[in-house]
Amino acid sequence: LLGHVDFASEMTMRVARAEKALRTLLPPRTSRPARLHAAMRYSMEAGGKRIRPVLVLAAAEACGRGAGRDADPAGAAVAIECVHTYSLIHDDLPCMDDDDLRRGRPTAHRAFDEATALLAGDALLTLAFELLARCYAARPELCSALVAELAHAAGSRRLIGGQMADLLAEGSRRVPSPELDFIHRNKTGAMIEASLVMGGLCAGAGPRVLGLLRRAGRELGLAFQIVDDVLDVTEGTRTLGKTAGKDARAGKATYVSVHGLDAARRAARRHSAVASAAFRRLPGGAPFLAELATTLGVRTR
Ligand code: GRG
Repeated sequence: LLGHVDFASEMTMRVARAEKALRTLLPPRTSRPARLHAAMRYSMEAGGKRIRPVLVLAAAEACGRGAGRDADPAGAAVAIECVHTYSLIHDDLPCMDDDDLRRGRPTAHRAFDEATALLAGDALLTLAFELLARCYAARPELCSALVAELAHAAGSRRLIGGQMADLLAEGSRRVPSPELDFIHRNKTGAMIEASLVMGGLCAGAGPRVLGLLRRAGRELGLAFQIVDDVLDVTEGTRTLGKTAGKDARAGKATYVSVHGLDAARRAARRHSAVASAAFRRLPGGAPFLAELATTLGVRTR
């Protein structure tokens, strides 16, 4: 595995690469209508951990066949961050979670207004597919595979379906465990899984490797959501950059409310260990991805 310093610097390097691509590929702040483009950039450039684009870049590298043969994964990385950011903007709207704080700043509808936030989210979702179409136009088969992967992951059976199920479960803290799994696997897991698979696709990975990436993504996604649930209880608003303790106040079903804090911590470690083991079976042992999975599992302290 990577040393602590190596891992941190590799992470920083990939985040920087994703952010550079993102600034290049988003419409300029001043293009008309400037208010809309300012709102899109406001949310996209607010920071965030950039886990999904980092996963795209890292999976492409792990599966890479070398310069010249692989497609540049940067377009896919930005596309997935666009979809993720749209989902956060819409999730924060008054008709959903009604939140004031995201990524350490006022939410989009607070900084602008509700209609602008709604449209900025719509525009980011649309932009994601425009980017895939434009960045991968020279590789039609890859392009359609990327579009299919992202569209499915963001669609009614996965991201949006998970969000719907989550809203329907609100107020019932005792949701059955399979229902909670459905919510987690889709609301959080789908985009994590798609990030890894899209990275693999850019690198021309075959079915076996794509299967490993998907499996690792499933486990990592579960670990990620469980950690998010734990931190909502154990951390403060300042550390999180979003309102802490919201799940409990909203009567939300979370891994913690259903299974308890200790079991949640154990489950996060278990799922991230399985993800890490799947990454280690990738060509070259994917040390960065393996370490990322392990680090995530212990983030709950
Ligand atoms: C509105 C279609 C639609 C979906 C909303 C993303 C989402 C689904 C809801 C946000 C609430 C939540 C806890 C979702 C689970 C996924 C998750 C942990 C999102 C936060 O992702 P991070 O931690 O955020 O990667 P940053 O800001 O770091 O990018």
